[in-house]
Amino acid sequence: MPDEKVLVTRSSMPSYEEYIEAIKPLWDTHWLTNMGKYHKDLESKLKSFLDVPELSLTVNGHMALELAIQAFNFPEGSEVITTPFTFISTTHAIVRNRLKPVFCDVKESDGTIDESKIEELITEKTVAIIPVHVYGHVCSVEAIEQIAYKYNLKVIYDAAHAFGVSYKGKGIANYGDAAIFSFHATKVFNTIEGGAIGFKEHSLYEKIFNLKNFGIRGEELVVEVGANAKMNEFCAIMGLCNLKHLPDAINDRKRICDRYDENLKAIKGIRLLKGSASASRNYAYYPILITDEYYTSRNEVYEMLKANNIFLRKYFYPLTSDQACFKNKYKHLELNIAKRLSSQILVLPLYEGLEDEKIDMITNLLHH
Ligand code: T4K
Repeated sequence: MPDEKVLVTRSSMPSYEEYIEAIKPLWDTHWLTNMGKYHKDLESKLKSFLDVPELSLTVNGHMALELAIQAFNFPEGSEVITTPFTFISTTHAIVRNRLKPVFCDVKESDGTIDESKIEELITEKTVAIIPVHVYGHVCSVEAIEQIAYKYNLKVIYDAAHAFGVSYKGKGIANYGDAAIFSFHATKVFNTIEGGAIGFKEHSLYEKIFNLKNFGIRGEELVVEVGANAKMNEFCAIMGLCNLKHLPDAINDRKRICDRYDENLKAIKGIRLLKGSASASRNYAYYPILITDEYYTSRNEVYEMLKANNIFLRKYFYPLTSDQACFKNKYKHLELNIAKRLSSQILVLPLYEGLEDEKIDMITNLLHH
């Protein structure tokens, strides 16, 4: 048993000295927020890193999604087709915009929305589709685009897990009308708390700028009702530092995933989800499914590892549609696959620096 707890993840951080050196200039300028120098610098570096025409930084991924939805001015009570196999933020962002989520089932292979089941959920009230690139697995973006075009719907991707992922050679935020990223402490790339909206249409930049800064356009001019969802300079600097180390961080995550792959391949009853071969991987999460062919249940595996000081997570159980605040409130067809994945899912520890011996300890326990 490891002496200290092994948690599902651990934030990547630059060295103490590097961060302290980087934030020093803030003591000269006293400029801490409101789209300062470092905010601008990170916005421009991420635009190029993520290969997307436009990008707006936000205080976190959740507000990125709320504002991305708000930017399209959908009529109150309109319907949005989405997936329940996600973090609660996705559904909250829809409901907090006074829209109705309509839950669609997901695909067995990768956990993303099942595009073949979207059309039957469309009504005259449908205005948008909000799919999730869950674990960094890319949704069927071409098929979704065709459906959106046919029914004149907007597509906003929750790409919270898909930082740095490209599909057919293009940054993931080039797909859909907008895509949001999370830079939370638990993500592949973090700014402590933070997020961004990526998109192609320049006019959206002004709109989102207003929504994230009270609609202020001058000392005496407020043009729109906006929230406060800006990233501050300490967070932007953390992002600039972490971005420098990102290639090393991703390489190290690849080492861990490769070792898990190798160690787990012979275990009967453990299934892995597989992302599209046309997409790059960011090694954000290592989800496994404990199927009926395994010798015991998902919950018992979770408890058994916990008793050994290893803390897995059930991302994402329960489905958001089954959470107390949403249960039986919104429309959906059968969610059989989402339910099954949710009842079988476990996410293994994955973070920069996770030692081989800990990986082996985890997989040995799974071998029983
Ligand atoms: N859409 C999707 C699909 C998302 O998954 C998320 C966030 C969002 C939207 C919204 O983005 P943000 O607004 O969060 O930027 C965590 C994260 O808080 C959340 O960002 C993430 N998804 C979700 C999947 O996981 P919890 O409640 O599981 O976090 P917590 O506090 O239990 O932390 C998990 C582990 O991470 C800890 O056991 C240790 C490690 N950790 C945690 C923190 C807070 C660190 O190493 N450092 C830290 O500072 O939600």
